[in-house]
Amino acid sequence: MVTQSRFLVLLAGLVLGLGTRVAYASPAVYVFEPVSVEVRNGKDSEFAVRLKSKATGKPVEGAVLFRTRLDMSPDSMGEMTAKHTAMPSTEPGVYKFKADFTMAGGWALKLMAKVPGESETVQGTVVFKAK
Ligand SMILES: [Cu+2]
Repeated sequence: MVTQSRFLVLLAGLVLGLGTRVAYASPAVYVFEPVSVEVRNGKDSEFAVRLKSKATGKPVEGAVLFRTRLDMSPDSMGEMTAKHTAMPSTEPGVYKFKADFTMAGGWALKLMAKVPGESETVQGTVVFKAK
């Protein structure tokens, strides 16, 4: 009986250890957030997202945002997309864009990113409000 419970404790420890390692390598340790939620509704409207490490709170530099989609899914118009392009940024961990917003309301920027030192793709969704 004692042996069995020891074995279970050992097993639990292994599972926990494994879980921690998986969580550490997971893209869930990063977060994208809007630099400013409100954006100007219209052409050539600039907006930006900040990529941070959840563990340290520090900005993450050098990420490659290789796929982005800007749509009105927050307002149940997921098929309504806006043309957007990446812009140069000088602030660490901040990734800038400009877009042609065509409607006031909620817009979601959906991102896929490659982060230095992270083998898995990091995904994020950042919601903006066009006014
Ligand atoms: Cu719309």
